[in-house]
Amino acid sequence: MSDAAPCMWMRGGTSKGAYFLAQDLPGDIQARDRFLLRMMGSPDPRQIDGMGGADPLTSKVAIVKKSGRNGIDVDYLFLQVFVDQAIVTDAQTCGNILAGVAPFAIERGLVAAQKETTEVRIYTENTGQIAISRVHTPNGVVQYAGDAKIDGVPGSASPVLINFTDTAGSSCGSLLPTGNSTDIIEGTEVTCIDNGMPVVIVRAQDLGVSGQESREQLDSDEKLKARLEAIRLKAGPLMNLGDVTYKSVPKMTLISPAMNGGAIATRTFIPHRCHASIGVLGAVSVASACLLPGSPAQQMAVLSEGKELRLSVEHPTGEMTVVLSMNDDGSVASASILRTARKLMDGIVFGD
Ligand code: NQM
Repeated sequence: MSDAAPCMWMRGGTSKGAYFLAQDLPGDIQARDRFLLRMMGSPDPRQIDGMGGADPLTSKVAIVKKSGRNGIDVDYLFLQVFVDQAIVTDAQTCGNILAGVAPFAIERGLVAAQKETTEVRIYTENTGQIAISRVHTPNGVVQYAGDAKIDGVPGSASPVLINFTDTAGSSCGSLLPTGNSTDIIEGTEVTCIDNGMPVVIVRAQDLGVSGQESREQLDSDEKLKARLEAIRLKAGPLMNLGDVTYKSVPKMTLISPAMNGGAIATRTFIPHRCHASIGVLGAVSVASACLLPGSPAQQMAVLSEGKELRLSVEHPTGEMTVVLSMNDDGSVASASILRTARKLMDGIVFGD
């Protein structure tokens, strides 16, 4: 089947995309990517001839299958479909789209729902990480309605609790792929970190902005974007990511002091448009950087103490709280995050 496929459209966290069973897409990667580009309407800044929402955050795909791995329920492959270029990449994962994976797996019968809450163990094929996702399933049915709220999504929905372990070095091989907590790239002090998502962290003020601007203001600042891209292209190889010209990683996060009682304020480029909020694993990486002695993030972060740290990462539409459990040596043992998800459409999507 290469021109039509069964598909569920879901909001996962603050993103939205297509969820497929692996068996419903072409096995050949080129044929699969052709189908996904046509389905989304890429390349086209408006994605007018497809399902994509003209935004990287709504041009995303999850491919899910029953796992053959010990202790794992399902395998999840994330694909980013570029909006205005004919690129489909598996170079990153996505913690927001991950929020829809457990509900989707239960809906499709890959995992049997329990009476009240169902725990789904998910292997992320992009990075080799394991996530444990808990969803409400009263009477064995996925519940989408509820009273959990996340910033960046109106209203409320049923909570999806996600816990990550072993996120350090997910794509770059180590938490600090350059070996340093601070580097100078293009004359600017940065932290290159990967605790689930490769991110380059830069002080907003070092690039001539406050870090409190709106997404629209930053997206229209071509000078800022050119400086960020110059840093990113140099950081890619240093982070073991190779040439990142056509990759969606590393992300670029501008930091500034928190304004609303949080730990730190952020504006994140993913990597060429400013995120409306912040990615889940992107936030885990930023929160982890706040603990690196002497790093730009640590110098401005407001931190609590203890073996479980709650870091509120401020972003353009509110905040995301990351809960970090710490090892005795001060390293991060696991990260937890609250998301919500909603089933939007279940049917057949066309890709030709
Ligand atoms: O960092 C956008 C999103 C993401 C990624 C991006 C994400 C994560 O918000 O885990 O969720 O950084 O491209 O969907």
